[in-house]
Amino acid sequence: MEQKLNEISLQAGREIITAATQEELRQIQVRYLGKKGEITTILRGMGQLAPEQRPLVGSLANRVRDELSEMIDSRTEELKEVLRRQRMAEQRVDVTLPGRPVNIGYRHPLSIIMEQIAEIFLGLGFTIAEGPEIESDYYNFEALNLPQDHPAREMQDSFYIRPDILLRTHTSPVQVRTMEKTAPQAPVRIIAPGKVYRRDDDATHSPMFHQVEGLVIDRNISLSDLKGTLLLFAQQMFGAKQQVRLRPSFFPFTEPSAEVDMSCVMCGGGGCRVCKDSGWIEILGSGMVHPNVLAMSGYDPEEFTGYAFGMGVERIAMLKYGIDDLRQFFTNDFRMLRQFR
Ligand code: 2NL
Repeated sequence: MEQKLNEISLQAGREIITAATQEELRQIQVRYLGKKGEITTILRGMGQLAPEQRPLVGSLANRVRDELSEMIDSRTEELKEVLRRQRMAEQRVDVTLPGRPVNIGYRHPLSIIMEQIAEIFLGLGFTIAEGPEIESDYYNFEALNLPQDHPAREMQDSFYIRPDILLRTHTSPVQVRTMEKTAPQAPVRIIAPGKVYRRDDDATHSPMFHQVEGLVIDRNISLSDLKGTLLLFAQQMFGAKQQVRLRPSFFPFTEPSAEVDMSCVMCGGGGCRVCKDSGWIEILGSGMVHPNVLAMSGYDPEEFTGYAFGMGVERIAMLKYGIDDLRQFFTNDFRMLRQFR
């Protein structure tokens, strides 16, 4: 019996040391130390032994049981440690690796130019006014002295939603709304930047484009205020050497009206292909606010005067960046857009 116990001890010991998983250890435990395990069976069968053998076999069996139990425990700990190290190795992160590059977007050239225009006028004491892109016939046309038979009011020239509601064709309605809210107080000194819509689509016209309009109303506002302000604008936007000139024109909402030209950005005034040898380039339209427009929005035209102007942001951006096709702005081609960061 003693011999048998020693053999079990040796055999079980070898198995424990070579066990590769916790599951194997559990099976060894069951096989030797479980309820029907070999050691347990021997201890149970003690009754069959001669009385003088019992203490010896009993203490040996107990010792082997304790030894094996301890070996199983320590091997279990060892395996746990191996497993832990394995997981650590698998999940290791190399914090010295370079990060994955994140694609950062950039602003559209029109947004950049629009902000530059706004900055210049903010610096001159203007504030920014905004309003809806879907407008009523009244704010878009009627209040601006656009007669019933004006071509812009035709269905084929503007985008109508209902007979009396349309996509604004200019940002002037924002200024009318501001006048209505402010009158009869003064001054009004605002710019209105935003999207406008017209039924045009070719190399020089897009059905949606951007405008910045300006409006100043107060007592004693004159054409020289308009010219001085726009001269400062041209010089800050295109360089200190810029000159401006006013050329007579017509708009229903201003009287008198003028196109504003500045020195050609290409040749500086000497004459070239871009300015058709005139030395001047048109940058915006302007005029003194028509008395009818002042009156409809609540100002007494005998007491108040004002000037207004409107510019196409695409046109300013094309001149500033030397872009020759308006459609470049709307194709969303990164090779073009990324050049203006
Ligand atoms: C252009 C010309 C212009 C205005 C816009 C305006 C607004 C009010 C009253 C009077 Cl509320 N005028 N705006 C005046 C003259 C010209 O725009 O060629 N824009 C691209």
